[in-house]
Amino acid sequence: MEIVFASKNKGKLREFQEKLSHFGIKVISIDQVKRLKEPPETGNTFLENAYQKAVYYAKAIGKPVISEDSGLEVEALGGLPGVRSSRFAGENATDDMNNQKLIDELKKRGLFESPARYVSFIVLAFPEGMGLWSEGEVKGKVITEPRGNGGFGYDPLFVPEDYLKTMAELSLDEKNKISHRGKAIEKLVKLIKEMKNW
Ligand code: ITT
Ligand code: NA
Repeated sequence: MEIVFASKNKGKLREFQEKLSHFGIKVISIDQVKRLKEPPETGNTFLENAYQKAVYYAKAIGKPVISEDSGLEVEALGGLPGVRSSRFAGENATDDMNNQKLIDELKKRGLFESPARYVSFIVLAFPEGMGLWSEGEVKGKVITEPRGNGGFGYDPLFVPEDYLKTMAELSLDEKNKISHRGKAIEKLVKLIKEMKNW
């Protein structure tokens, strides 16, 4: 089975490909199917954003499409950066800029760490209009001294619950076993398998 994944984020694509390979599902990037203008991300929730993106691309290419919206919620920052995770330090911010902004915001408050969680919402949309969705979360804490080169985004600053390593110090496979995205993908696979006529 092949699924089209709509995202500009190479880290996400890699994780979907690794995780879904365990289920015999091949993931192809939307860029390999068609070059399309990205829809603006206007939702107030992760689910809304994932839903809008998946529906837009499924209609545009006439095939089932998966999209994912995810982010980091930091307790000491009242849940920020949340849906703004990819642009915390500004519209075209790099991962390094967002990480620095997170460190600055914590230090400004006299903190070296804070409880936090990653959340992931996935939508699989069919061109005919119906769809499936799933979510996953991983609890942990954010720190102010980055460690590790794996993963992407805030991973060098995120330590999962019951771990000493940061998410960026785990292998791709290890991260996928415990991550918000890995869990959401597992739930989605269950839903796909329950679906008739796939
Ligand atoms: P697409 O919308 O094109 O998929 P994006 O990176 O803009 O790519 P989101 O809007 O869902 O995706 O933003 C997710 C951001 O949340 C991401 O850029 C990271 O900053 C953060 N994030 C999500 N999952 C993460 C993970 O597993 N590790 C580290 N950071 C993560
Ligand atoms: Na985005």
